[in-house]
Amino acid sequence: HLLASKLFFSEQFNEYNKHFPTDDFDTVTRTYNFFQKEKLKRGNSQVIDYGNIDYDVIKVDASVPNMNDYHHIVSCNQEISEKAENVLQNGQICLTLGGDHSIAIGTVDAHVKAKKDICVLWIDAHADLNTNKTSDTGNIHGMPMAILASELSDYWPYLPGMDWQKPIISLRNVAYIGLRSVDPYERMVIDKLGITAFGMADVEEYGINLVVDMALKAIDPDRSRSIHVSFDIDALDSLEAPSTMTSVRGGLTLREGVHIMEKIHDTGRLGAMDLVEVNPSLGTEQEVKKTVDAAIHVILAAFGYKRQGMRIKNASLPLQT
Ligand code: HAR
Ligand code: MN
Ligand code: MN
Ligand code: MN
Repeated sequence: HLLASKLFFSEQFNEYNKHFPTDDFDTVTRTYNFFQKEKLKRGNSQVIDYGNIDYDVIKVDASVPNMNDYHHIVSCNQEISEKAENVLQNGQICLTLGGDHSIAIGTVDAHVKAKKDICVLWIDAHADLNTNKTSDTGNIHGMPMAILASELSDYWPYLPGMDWQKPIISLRNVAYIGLRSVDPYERMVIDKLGITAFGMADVEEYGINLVVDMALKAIDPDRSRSIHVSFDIDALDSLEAPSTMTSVRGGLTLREGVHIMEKIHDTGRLGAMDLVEVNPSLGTEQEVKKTVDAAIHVILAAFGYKRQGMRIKNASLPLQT
């Protein structure tokens, strides 16, 4: 069932937080190009690169307190939402490469608009559940889940320029894996609403295989929903993925990350995936390579690449000539 899968690439936010300065991003783009051509093709995936997200910064007078780079993020996400919805409406799997995790505002919005009944697997060291009132940093990458959550809509002020976006998903349909840096108010929300959340202690206690099963059972009990995976590279341990801004030790191994995505692929219901917070401007060249390489392995697993070797359809061993 890989035949119809197509990917959607976006890079964004060069300007506002230097996550992807243009020069450095070339390295990443070239690497991603390599993986799609050499690896995914062998898996019969058809890959379409929809290019970068291009956006004009909206002109609204109002700014919102404690939301850094608000206008950029609002404008970029509106563009992402429209583009990603198109990709999904065409029956393609939408892969979005970031950049800042706030791009998930647009991609989840698009996924709900296109498929309605979706669930979200948020793989991250962080819960990204702050509002502008609870955030210590004002960084919107710590807020996307709270912006998307229907249960938290009363806790936001009016967000100018965001009228296209509604608090669009219930936190009952969201599960976390990899948490190990959760702020007090985020912990409170998780506990009060009973959000399915597997931290690193749970990964140790149950093992990654069971954790994925339990997460999917909670958010997709009938095995019917389109699955959205929002994969923050900082879910992986700092040793596995050093080139990211808020890396936290004690995280997932790359093998655990790959295992999660192999299982998600095997459901046949991956609808959209974000791979975010890869930041080639941080760390040595070797660290950047290591981080990008980790991201590639995670993505390949999501799109059906098998560590035990790819199966060739209807193949027999070529005869001697
Ligand atoms: N919780 C902190 C904040 O709100 C840290 C957010 C971490 N950054 C991310 N998100 N990469 O996953 O600022
Ligand atoms: Mn970020
Ligand atoms: Mn994170
Ligand atoms: Mn995140």
